Amino acid sequence: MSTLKEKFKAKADEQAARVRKLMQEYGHTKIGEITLSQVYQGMRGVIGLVTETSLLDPNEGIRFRGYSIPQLRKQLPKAPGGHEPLPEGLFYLMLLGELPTEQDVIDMSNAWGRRSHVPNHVFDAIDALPLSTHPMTMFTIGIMAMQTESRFAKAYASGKIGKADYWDYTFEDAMNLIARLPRIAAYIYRRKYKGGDNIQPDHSLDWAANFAHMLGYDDESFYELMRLYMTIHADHEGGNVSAHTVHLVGSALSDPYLAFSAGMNGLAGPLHGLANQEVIKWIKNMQQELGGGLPGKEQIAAFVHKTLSEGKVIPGYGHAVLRQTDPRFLAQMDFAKKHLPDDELVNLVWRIYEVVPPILQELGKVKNPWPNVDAHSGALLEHYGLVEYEFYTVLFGVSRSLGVLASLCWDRALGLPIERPKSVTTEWLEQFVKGQ
Ligand code: NMX
Ligand code: MLT
Repeated sequence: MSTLKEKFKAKADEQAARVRKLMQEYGHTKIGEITLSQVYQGMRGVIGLVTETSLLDPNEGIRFRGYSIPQLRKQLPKAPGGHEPLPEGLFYLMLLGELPTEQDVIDMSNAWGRRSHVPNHVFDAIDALPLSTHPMTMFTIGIMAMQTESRFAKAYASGKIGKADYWDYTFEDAMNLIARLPRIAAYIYRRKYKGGDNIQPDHSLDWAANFAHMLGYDDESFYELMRLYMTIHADHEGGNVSAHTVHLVGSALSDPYLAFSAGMNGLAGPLHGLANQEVIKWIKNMQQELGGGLPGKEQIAAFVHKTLSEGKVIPGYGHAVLRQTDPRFLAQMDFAKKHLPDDELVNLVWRIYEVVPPILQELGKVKNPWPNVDAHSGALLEHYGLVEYEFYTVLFGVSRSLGVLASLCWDRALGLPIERPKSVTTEWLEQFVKGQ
């Protein structure tokens, strides 16, 4: 029976041959056009990347290797007695392009358990930071400190490996990083918010449940939330800031630790992953201003208008590519209806969902007035007592490792080159349009 790595290599060889054939036969075929506006507007809609792990449809949302979130919630293996998918299975699917068996998922869990040791100097590096440091800064510094462990960097520096070997060392680093991130993240949480009272891992638990355990939340329903959370945040095709950054930095053959940490710095921006903390902060401000509890729709609308009039965005709403309610929002709503339908904050999130889209639509400029993944996640975490909202983006980051590191394995297996698109000046564009 072949190992995960051998299976990946076999799939990668097949795919590399497929790509070579496609390039040979259709290398000159045009697949799109670019307008001048797109160059200034974040390259929206420009196809410029290949990411094998997932694909986004503006209306249907994300599909991981062709499977939608509702399909994965049904079809991926679950923990005994559980109903949410195990993220180990999603990683297997993204890496290999096929659904795992129950045994594949157990094997993945065990492999990550074996690889999960974090060296002490990583904790020392985090401990050197003042407690006031944002958890995302602690997280990226922890990842950077762990770069000493990169197999890729060591092998490259030895001069003994060539291009055909890069995928192997990238795979090793990716597996080790994924295995270790929950420990680093939990360490940060316990240090910053629980007086440094750390909780040792329990490797009899699956990856997400063990993460919940190390954070200090040992409750089957929170384990289920973490399994769902780690699954739905894992990947969102290749152009989002975190995924694109990991791909870009990795293309310089910076090792997976360097590349992933760079991606996490992108996730830490308020228009990307940090929006999950911004949502809860914004809702708390609303409650404070409106006297607490569950405000009425008119009160919410007035607060939304006030936020907009201050020149701010409504966090958790809008998207660069999606044009409908994010299925990741809906998956969380479904979870909440099952596990915590009467929670006040969750009901406020649902009421905001009724109020915000028509207001954003009225502005006439917002391309997507619907909620994204970040509009819901904080309220679920709050329900279980994880109220320290500055930590929320770290949870997103641990999950995002699954998609971006599976993709990094593919990048090296397909031998993708250094990324280097062309840039021009405004003067160049002015000259270009004059010549039309
Ligand atoms: N509230 C207010 N205005 C908005 C919003 C919003 N939620 N979303 C877009 N707009 C504005 C946007 O600022 C821009 O205004 P202007 O022309 O004055 O600069 C205009 O609408 C057009 O923007 P779009 O083309 O609709 O959006 P874009 O693709 O540029 O940006 C986001 C996408 C996600 C950055 C934007 O919708 C936003 O800032 N949302 C709030 C932050 C957020 O929830 N981010 C999380 C995204 C998901 N994730 O986890 O990464
Ligand atoms: C993501 O999950 O990365 C966000 O929804 C942002 C994006 O896809 O652009």
